[in-house]
Amino acid sequence: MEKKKVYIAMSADFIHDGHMNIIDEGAKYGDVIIGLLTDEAIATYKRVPLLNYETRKRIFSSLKNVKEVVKQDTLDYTNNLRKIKPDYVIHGDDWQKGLQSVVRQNVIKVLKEWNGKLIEVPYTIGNNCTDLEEAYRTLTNTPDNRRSKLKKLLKLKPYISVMEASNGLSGLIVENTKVENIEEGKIKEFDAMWVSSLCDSTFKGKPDIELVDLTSRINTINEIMEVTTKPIILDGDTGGKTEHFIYNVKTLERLGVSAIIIEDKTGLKKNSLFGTEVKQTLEDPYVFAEKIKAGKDALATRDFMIFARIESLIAGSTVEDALKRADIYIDAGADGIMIHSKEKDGKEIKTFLSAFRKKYQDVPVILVPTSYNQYTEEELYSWGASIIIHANHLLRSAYPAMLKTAQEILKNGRSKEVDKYCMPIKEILTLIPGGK
Ligand code: SPV
Ligand code: MG
Repeated sequence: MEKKKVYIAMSADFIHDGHMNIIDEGAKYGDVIIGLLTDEAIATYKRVPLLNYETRKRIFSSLKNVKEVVKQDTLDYTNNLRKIKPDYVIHGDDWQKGLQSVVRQNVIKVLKEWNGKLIEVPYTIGNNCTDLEEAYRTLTNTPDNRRSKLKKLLKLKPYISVMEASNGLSGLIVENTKVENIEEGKIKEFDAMWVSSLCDSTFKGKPDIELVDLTSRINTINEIMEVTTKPIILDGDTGGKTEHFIYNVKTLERLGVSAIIIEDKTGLKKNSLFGTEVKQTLEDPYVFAEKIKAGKDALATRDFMIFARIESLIAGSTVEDALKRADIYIDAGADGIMIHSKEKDGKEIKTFLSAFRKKYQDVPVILVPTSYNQYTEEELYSWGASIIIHANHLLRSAYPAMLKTAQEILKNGRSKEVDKYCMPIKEILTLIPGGK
């Protein structure tokens, strides 16, 4: 008699006895086929897996209770189930609530087509798994791992969503904020952090004119790095003198920063969102290209990226000029470009991208849609964007809240009236674990 087929889907970036229990349980019912999630599928809901698909496949293929390992390239099982038509699907009983419940419903529905059965086994690993995940994050949070994450994400995801982080606390918000979309069966979170010159300077009460020096910027980066694991992109302003830039990129690379973006302006740098209200002097593109090239030559790894930020549209020049500059910077070895604009309709950006993508399909393009924020990330991706940076929104939302609280306390001569705007003391005391 032919043995029954048992399907078990797993991501298993690290393997613990919970996985083994499920596999051993499955083997009691028949031949175990592991639907191993691809790196891309894992990146859509978790993080970049440390062990790539091939490595994980080798590990699982060598287990005595595993008959076969097949690729599962979405969280949803449907395609694989229809192909394999297993008699049983085995899963821990921890997926009845929340995001995974949709995946579960689909499994039950599809299995009915051939009278397959879902078997749910008690989820044995309990809190331990959260501890393991925590331990895993801590142990793997080395500069090498962290630095390489951005490049890996660029390969695994259609586009990268980046949020401003300007200190440890906002870093934690970017690290931990998740939104579940139950209908689509997706968890959304930010992929990476942007250390903005505008926000880093403003938090220090200083203007955004390259006044806050690199030592201070590195302090901010270290503060964020100590409590987070996501990749960091640094706003490097103009990159300064080439002779300094070659040392600075090495420092950042050694720390575990993933990328720096430098802009092609010269003279006293002013924030781009002033546009032509202030003097914005574009650098000679060939001089700027030399800086990019010197920076790339100085690096020790292939993971650290240098992006060239094109300021043509900020300084009142044309899309043609921006495209010409893009060619020169890519020739010089830039890992990608950022095209900036303060126009509200986003038209120049769309025009730039449509011409750029005809020539370069794989070169990453970064957008900072502060002015044209009516477009969603999906829309900007459809124009050709690869990395989308929300550059200043945590600072901009925090400041009005703080100001209002300060004014109310002054007005009332006490703080009772602001209690309703404030987080309860009990919550703030325990917001950061380990303080009790
Ligand atoms: C920053 O965040 O500092 C930037 C982006 O450089 S922008 O403010 O739009 O120039
Ligand atoms: Mg800046």
